Amino acid sequence: MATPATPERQAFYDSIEGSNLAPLWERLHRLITREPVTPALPALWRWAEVRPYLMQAGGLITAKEAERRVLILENPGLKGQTSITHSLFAGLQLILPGEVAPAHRHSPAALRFIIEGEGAYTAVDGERTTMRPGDFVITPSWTWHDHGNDTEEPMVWLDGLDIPIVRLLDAVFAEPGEADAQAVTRPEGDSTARFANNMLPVDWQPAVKTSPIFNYPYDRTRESLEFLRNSDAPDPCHGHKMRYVNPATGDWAMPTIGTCMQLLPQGFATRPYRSTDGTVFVVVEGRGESRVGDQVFQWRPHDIFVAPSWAWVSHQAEDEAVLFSYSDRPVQEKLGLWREQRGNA
Ligand code: 1HN
Repeated sequence: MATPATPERQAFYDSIEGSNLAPLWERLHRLITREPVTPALPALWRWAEVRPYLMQAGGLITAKEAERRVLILENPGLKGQTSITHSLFAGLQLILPGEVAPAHRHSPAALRFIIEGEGAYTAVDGERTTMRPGDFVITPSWTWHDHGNDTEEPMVWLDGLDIPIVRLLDAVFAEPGEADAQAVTRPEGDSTARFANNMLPVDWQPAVKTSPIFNYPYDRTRESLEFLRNSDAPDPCHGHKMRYVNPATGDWAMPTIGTCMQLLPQGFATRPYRSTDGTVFVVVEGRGESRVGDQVFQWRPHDIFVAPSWAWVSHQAEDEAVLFSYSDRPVQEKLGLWREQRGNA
């Protein structure tokens, strides 16, 4: 309960402010709430509405001049904060034919989730990977990365970064590259051969906390979901849901961002579910609707929506639907903070 600020008390608060002091009892109830309270709001970005703006940006600035031509998906409850939840960044990046996004590196880590176009590359620490729709690609913390589009079509992907987490900790570092494109030192497929075929080089030890696989291609993800759909009953809250894994540790693929892909069978309606990790969803396939808190979002492929921490979420798939999602769950788990709750109706 709020403590009444009598004139005497207020005079006292005013007098101590200059000494950089403040009364906790005036703020305690706003800091320590019975359950998570967030200014972040449920929100939906429709691809049909966003894509034309992205193409318009393509006519206004080059990828090189922008360094990264990205439209930020900013949570309407967090205006000006460059974030989609309190802990995560989301943006849509466009690279037009012939363009490069020059090499740089930074301590925030990034994921790319490919939305449109096929065949552009991203290079990470000397290895390129070709990107296709539905692929989940990782740029680990402090690795050199540049992107290029040698195809005839625009390429668009979702950038998910842990910037707000790294900023909270005041641990942001960045460095520009010497050349636009970094030297290619390993052939394409190198990391897949070494790490993505259920084997690891015998004496290899992980030096970092991020998965050594940097492209998790959609065709393999889709194949697993297809198999599960045919053999298992769907989970009442998740349908058929898989998490991306670091094969060297069994942990999440990234230390700060948890990533999942789920399939909802045609006509399937999930039971309400909530968890403390505010989550960004990308519609990969299908149409349907999701209730997030008090909002209902109707979605189709390439739409993106966000569920704030502890908001109830339920989905209904009209067609068979596939949703990619990411959140800060690995961080909360490490700190012993993560909670979930399954609803009934
Ligand atoms: C960044 O470096 C990339 O490398 C994308 O493609 C999005 C958003 C904020 C800060 C840096 C990229 C970014 C970013």
